[in-house]
Amino acid sequence: MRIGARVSVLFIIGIIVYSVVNVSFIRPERNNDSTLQKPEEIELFQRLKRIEDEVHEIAINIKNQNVKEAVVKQKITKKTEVKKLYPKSALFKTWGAELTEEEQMEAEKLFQEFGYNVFLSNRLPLNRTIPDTRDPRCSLKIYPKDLPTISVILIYLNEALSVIKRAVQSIIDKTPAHLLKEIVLVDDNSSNEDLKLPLDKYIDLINKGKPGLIKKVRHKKQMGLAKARMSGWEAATGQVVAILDAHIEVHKEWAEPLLAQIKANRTTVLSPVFDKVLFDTLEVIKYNPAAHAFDWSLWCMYERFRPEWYKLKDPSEPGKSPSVMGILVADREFLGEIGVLDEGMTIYGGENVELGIRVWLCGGSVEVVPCSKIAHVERAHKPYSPDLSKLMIRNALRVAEIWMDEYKSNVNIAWNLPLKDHGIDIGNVTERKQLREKLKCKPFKWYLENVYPLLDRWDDILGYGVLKNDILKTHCIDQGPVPGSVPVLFGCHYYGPQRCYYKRTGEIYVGSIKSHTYNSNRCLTDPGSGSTVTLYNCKYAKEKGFSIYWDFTQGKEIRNKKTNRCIELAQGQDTYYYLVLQACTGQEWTIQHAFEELKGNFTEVKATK
Ligand SMILES: [Mn+2]
Repeated sequence: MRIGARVSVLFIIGIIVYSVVNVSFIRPERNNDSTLQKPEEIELFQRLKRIEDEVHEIAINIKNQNVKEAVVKQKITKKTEVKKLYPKSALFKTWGAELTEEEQMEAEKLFQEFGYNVFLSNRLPLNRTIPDTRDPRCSLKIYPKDLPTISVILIYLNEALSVIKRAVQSIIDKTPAHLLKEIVLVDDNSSNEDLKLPLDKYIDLINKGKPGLIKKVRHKKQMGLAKARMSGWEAATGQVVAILDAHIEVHKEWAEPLLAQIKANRTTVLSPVFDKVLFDTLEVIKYNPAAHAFDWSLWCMYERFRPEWYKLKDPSEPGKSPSVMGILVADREFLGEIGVLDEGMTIYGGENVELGIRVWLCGGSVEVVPCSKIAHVERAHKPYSPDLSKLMIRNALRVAEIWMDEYKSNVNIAWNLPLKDHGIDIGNVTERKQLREKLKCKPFKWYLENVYPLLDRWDDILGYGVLKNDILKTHCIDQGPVPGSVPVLFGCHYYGPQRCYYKRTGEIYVGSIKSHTYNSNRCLTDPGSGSTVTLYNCKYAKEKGFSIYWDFTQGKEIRNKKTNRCIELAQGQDTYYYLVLQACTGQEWTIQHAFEELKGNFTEVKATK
């Protein structure tokens, strides 16, 4: 403002003076003729020169000022249309449009490291409000006053500090102080520096106000989820333990319904209902209660409750569940009596299924409690290992060996592993088998019949894996283009679409077998005419009376029981081989893995389950 006023005054003066002396002012210089200059002209000239210099200086200042303003202006406009540095990153799909480039870089780096939005977490209040997602009936329930005390155990590996702090804060805020015995933090050897001194300082701060409230246990090397939970249980002193992940926030009144349930029956092992916290926006998404279960590869999944629960018509009531997903709440001593967790389970996967099976078979039960809710951050990627399935297989085989009796081969079938000599070390199982005997646990068959009847028992499977014809061993039967109604011959790759299953009943499933009775497999079918082999939903084909039953023994022909035709290979005019149905010429087939019975060895018939 000041500069602007000064310059306009000087500018006007300058222009007037300039126009008055124009001729004498320019020309002497040009002509370089000093004789033309009178003394008064020289004086005027010098004054003009001073004014001109001042105007020039002010003009430069103004120019700089304009440049500065322009830069600021540009920055502001740039912020609204900032360049997206990570257009493919899951983090920026719906979030972060207003971030500067530097902020994007920081957010993406943290996201890659942790699998959720740490940049945002670091900026949200630790005691942020989350929506009450419970059934309205929950807030009307009245719980007994004298409930058991609870120790909350938080397990983590390289978790973001702000996420752990928020978990701790929510537990302190939302658990009645007289019931909260302690919070045990179990660090499975994180490398993250934040979780060393900075976390300890935070713990000291809280413990100053509430002595002994927070305990920290740190593994000297990474020992896996099961061992971490075990360490937490060992450190806990409350009557009830809640073993949780550290990327959670508990909801209002989360503890009371769990403690009331355990007070009523100390042998129930419980799970709260998780809400999902989106990994990018950290918004809480309501999940409805469901049972926790698994398939035969022991991947966990949600499952419907038993029919009795739906008859109650009250979604606030606890429901029986085959398993837990990983978060569990139990009477501390009861959990000890039944062997806490199998420490022989490494790193990740299956340990929750093992617990579910053991609790049910050894005198307890598992329930999901809808009025207890926990918001749980769904990670975009897990920090444990790039290939979780390798770890899963090992742990699944271990669970099968200890608990599944005559059904243990179902885990081999699910992972397409040989029945014997799969070469995978499952560790020492002697102790756990002794525990099973000591506790006089029920047979696995009881579990299938009474706890999880929706799990298909796969009783009659005699062979599984890829199916090859002897005349072209590089090729396998394949379910063909999705949805797959015409199977084809295709170069063997051994993945799901080429997995076949031969049943004692004569059905041949093509494509990964389904673990649950409510799902249907696809059956090789002879349509009766033409030479094309077809695939039909087995349940539908059975209803319609299609020809889905085949005679087969290992290394022999595959002949339809009804039409008497065989599945064979025939060379087309292009010299390629095709899968056809035709009068049997004695072509021989081999399935990758066969039980003795399928090998024609009837002295060792697969036990009828
Ligand atoms: Mn988790």
